[in-house]
Amino acid sequence: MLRVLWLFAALDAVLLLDTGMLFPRESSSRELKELNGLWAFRADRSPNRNQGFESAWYKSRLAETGPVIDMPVPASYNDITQDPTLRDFIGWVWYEREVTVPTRWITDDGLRVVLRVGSAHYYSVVWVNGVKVTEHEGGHLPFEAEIGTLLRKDPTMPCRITIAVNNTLDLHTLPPGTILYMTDRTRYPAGFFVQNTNFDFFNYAGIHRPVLLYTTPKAYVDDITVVTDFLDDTGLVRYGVSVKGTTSAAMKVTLMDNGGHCVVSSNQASGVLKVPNVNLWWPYLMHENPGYLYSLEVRLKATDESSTSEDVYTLPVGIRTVNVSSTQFFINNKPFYFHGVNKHEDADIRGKGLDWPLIVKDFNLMKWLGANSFRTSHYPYAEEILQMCDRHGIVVIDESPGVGIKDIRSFGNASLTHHLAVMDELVRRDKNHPSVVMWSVANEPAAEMPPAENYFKTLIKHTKALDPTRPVTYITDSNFSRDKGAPFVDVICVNSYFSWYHDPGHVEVIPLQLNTQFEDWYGKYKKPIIQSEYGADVVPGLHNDPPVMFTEEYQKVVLQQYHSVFDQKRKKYVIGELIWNFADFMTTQGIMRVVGNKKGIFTRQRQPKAAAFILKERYWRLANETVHSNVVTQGLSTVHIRWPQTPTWLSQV
Ligand code: BDP
Repeated sequence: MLRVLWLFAALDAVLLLDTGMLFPRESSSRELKELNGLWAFRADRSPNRNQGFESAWYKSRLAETGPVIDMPVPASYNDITQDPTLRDFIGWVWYEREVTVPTRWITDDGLRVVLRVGSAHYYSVVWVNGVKVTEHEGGHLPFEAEIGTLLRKDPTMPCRITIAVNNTLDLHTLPPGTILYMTDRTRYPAGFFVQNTNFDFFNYAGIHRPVLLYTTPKAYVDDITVVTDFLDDTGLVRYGVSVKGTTSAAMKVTLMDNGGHCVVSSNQASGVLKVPNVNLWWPYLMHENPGYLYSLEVRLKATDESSTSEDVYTLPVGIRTVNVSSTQFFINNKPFYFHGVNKHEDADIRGKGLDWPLIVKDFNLMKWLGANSFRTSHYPYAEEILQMCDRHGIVVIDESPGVGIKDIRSFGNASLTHHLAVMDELVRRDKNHPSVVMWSVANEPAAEMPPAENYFKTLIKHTKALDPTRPVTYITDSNFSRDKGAPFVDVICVNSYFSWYHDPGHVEVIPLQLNTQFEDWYGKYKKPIIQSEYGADVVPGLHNDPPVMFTEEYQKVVLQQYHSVFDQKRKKYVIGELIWNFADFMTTQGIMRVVGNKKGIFTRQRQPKAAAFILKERYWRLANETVHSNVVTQGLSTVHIRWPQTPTWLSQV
């Protein structure tokens, strides 16, 4: 009973968000039209970057306003041409695409037609046939607008979609940045300015995720929230459906297993579904059948005087729990140790644009490596990636774009208000993913500054109120004794680069310094710790023995030194290790970077460096140990007893 009451409380909190942002899915009531491909594109190169607005480029075809080029969507625009001024462009760029909308969508005024942008970096304004339909701040989360009503006003018009996107970052954006105007005319030409940032990845821009149109009936399922638990072998799915466009509707909610068989159903808009003989959602390498997903089908029937309509939406649901003690992280009440990676959305040519071959390759590499988890450093990743995580059992620490908050002016009210709004959007989008087990609200902020205390107290409290079912953290690199936010987090996540940024070349100091780091943080806060970043740059193919910095041998030895300490501490309170980084990635140019950050254990083209094999051996060993320790020390249920020896599904590939 207590469990059920808790589920109710948790769900009500999540429902504080009143509009939904369900991932667009086809169903018997919803059609979908992808607008990926070539768009017309024009950068506004006027001195104040404002000509597009002054001359209202959205009012006519973009090609009529001046020269346009082909631009693929989704993709960053930066690396598509040979033009360095477009690669480094700061300001508004304009995209346009004319679409033929099925006549049916227009004539049937019982339909909503929604235009959705998966993400565009950083600020976007959207027009349809010259009429502004929405604008959105933030480069990594979706936004949408209903455009059916507009299209119906003049059914003879084509549907011309114009999207202006601005990548400028200022003190109150997330991530923050500053624009610096260089006024010394003896050194810089007139109008010269640069974008400064405090983060270590290229500020790729453009329309990064799919753009599409989809339909729903006028009365539609606006949002679904699920919170799950289990008692013995009964799963509990507390759900809530929010409906828009009608006040009287009948609902049928059906939970189906992965074979499509109905397990339990209800005709209430909210409630608790009991799932007998539950198949829990397990992480990769923790169970022979990881990533088990049920489907929650919601059927909404609305009737008005003249007609009846039905909306159908099906949400994948994984049943699992997450808990934290002062020394451990639990998934389904079993200790979970993060052995994984930090990633970036980054690749040759497409920059941060969603790319299916890359996504699938990365999942294959993570599974080859024996990684059970990753952190979405340093911003929310595409929903398509989280769906893969759900299906493959890859555990995710879901991070906001709060990276590089170093300037004291970025801790003020305007910044905090925006950061809270971003957390609202992030939790609304990702709350139902079983793979997401923790929220990270920021990376390496200047947590020693006095305003950080109030900032993080408010931010973390807010995030917990949005979602009491998941722990909240931020990633720190600051000194434990000066960190103002650590008292509020559930898990301490620490980045450190011993023998790299400190004591370069001295790998022998790693064990002592890392031991001190762990003891200090644990001693002060008594919370479990994840080593959320560690690593070393390697120019692939460079060799030297004895190892020197930037060689493959050096990266290997840095990792081995760290691992020796992880092995002592993971028996105590260290609950995870995430290598920096999964793959090499692009950064801004600077004397610290040789064509980008080279701390990948894979190259940017996803070929392994020597250290990848060290990590692979370790991760598979850890996976084997985890299962054995579950069997032996936890006295686990039937699932594990089936494997007195290393289960075959866990043996090394
Ligand atoms: C860490 C940052 C990460 C950088 C990394 C590095 O969190 O974004 O890329 O350092 O310098 O402090 O390689």
